[in-house]
Amino acid sequence: MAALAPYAGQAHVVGLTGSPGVGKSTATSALVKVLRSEGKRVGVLAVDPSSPFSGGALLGDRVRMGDHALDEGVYIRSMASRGHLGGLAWTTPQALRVLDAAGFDVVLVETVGVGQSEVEVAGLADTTVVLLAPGMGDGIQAAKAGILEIGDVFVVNKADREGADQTRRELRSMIAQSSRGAEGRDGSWKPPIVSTEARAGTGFDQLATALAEHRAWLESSGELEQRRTRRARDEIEAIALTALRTRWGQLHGNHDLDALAASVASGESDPYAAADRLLGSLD
Ligand SMILES: Nc1nc2c(ncn2[C@@H]2O[C@H](COP(=O)(O)OP(=O)(O)OP(=O)(O)O)[C@@H](O)[C@H]2O)c(=O)[nH]1
Ligand SMILES: [Mg+2]
Repeated sequence: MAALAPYAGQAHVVGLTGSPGVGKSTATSALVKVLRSEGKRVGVLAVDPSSPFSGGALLGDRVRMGDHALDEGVYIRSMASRGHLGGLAWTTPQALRVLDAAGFDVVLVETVGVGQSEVEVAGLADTTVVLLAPGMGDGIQAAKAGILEIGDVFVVNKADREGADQTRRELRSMIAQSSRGAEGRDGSWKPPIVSTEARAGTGFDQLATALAEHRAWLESSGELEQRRTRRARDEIEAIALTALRTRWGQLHGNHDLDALAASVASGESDPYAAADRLLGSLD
């Protein structure tokens, strides 16, 4: 990581998230095609937050992205994050850093939007793309999961399906009603909505343009630096916390923690004092 540090910081990291089956992998593949036609080298990370190993769904992704298998300008890697210490926050930034330092112009990170993972992926990316599709009840989900807050660019995929216009309208009015409705004034970013048909590859020129515009805005507004600093802070914290956990696990085999837990449960001690003692035992 120390050797890579001087080479990192050039790539445009784009996160793609959305409900299972919304078309993230198909869209990623179509986007890769457009970016390649612009001569950009593209890295793809498909992160599965729900699986402790790289299994079936990710193999399916390889097949869907098979078009690019022989292209030397494209690198595709699937990884699982559950079961790794620190989860997504621990494993993904390191993989991103390697791809960035290797000179990929754009790195696409696909994560299925379940639970907290879409918020996490937004923390890792320069630009977050939220995908929705008609007939998936995504409108209500979007409002619930707070994905309106994290999207820099919204994609309504499966534009060939009935209800795509409706989904687009709902999304537009939700954005207008949300705290983001006022954005676009005073030089702030107003998230665009792009319609795509990933299987046919339609709409991806527009998506690539929206991504490039967002990247330009990030640079001119100073937001890129802010996001990257925030990301580095999260990364340091994840590494340090993981190291702490490892240390008290290694040093004490968790006996201290067990004993402290028993003393708190029985009322002999309180959790604050116990936590102090646990931290103190590391010095
Ligand atoms: N009709 C239609 N189907 C599409 C479109 N894009 C993707 N699909 C289909 O939707 C299904 C799911 O696509 P994926 O790309 O695997 O979706 P995903 O979001 O990556 O799925 P997970 O990774 O499992 O969450 C596949 O059968 C695709 O062929 C589209 O624009 N129109
Ligand atoms: Mg997928």
